Amino acid sequence: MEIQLWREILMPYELAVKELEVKFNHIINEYRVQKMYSPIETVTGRLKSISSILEKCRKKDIPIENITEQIEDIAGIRIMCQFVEDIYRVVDIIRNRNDMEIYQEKDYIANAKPSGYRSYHLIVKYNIETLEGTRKIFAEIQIRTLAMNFWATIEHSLQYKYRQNIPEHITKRLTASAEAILKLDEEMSSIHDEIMDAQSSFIIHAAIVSEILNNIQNLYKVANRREVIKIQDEFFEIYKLNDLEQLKSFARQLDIIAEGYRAQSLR
Ligand code: 0O2
Repeated sequence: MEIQLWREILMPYELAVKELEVKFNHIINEYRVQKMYSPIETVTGRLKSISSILEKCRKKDIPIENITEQIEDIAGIRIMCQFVEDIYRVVDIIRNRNDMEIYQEKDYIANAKPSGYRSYHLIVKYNIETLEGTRKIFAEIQIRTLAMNFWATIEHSLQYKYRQNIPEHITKRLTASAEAILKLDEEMSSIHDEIMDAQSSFIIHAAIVSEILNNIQNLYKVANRREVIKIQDEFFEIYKLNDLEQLKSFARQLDIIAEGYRAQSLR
């Protein structure tokens, strides 16, 4: 095929890669602006090279004239996440979008490949506007953690170097490192859960303290001053203990007292 013809074939895919990169980076920015954690860490895109397309045609016996129907990863997007849970959040984000339609899904995280490869693959149908009108093309989106990406990048370059004939001793070490990557991701997820727990108990703690202080402030307006000072001292003692359960129980008792004085609704 003439180079000019290849250019024409690849142009919409090149545009799709650019557009999808912009769109996924925009998601990161939306989270950033809302001061929220983004499940997407980074996004990269690539257009499959002509030699890789030809190689795939040869391997899979695909006639050149069928490449746009049968090769689904001419446009490729890779999304990197910090944690495994984020991958599934990203899949949901994509599922809920109107500008791309999921055509195929492969969960190589739940079912890792025999090589140890882990990643979530989506083939989406994506509309591209061209001079000839709208064209629906395929794009592949690979979603993986930073750790999975590290392993896949090294393994891919070894595959390339050894042309599918990776020596047995290296394959064994790659399998072992895939297991280490799996453990690393699990460990990171458990640290993540702990951080989330710590964050939510900090928020609960802050809300209870503010509720207690509000009640004490209101009691000053309606109750016996000496009694309120006693309650306040008691609160300081409990606060020093840094025990959420004791704080909760104190807040409940104070609620009852404040209710007795109808002090809760005071501003
Ligand atoms: P490249 O150079 O990354 O584009 P198919 O897509 O039909 O060829 P398959 O196995 O049906 O092959 O699809 P699958 O499993 O979704 O794999 C598609 C892509 O996933 C591959 O593209 C790789 O990028 C990646 N991949 C799949 N398995 C492995 C693996 O064991 N190791 C690594 N490092 N990457 C993998 P290409 O076209 O093979 O290569």
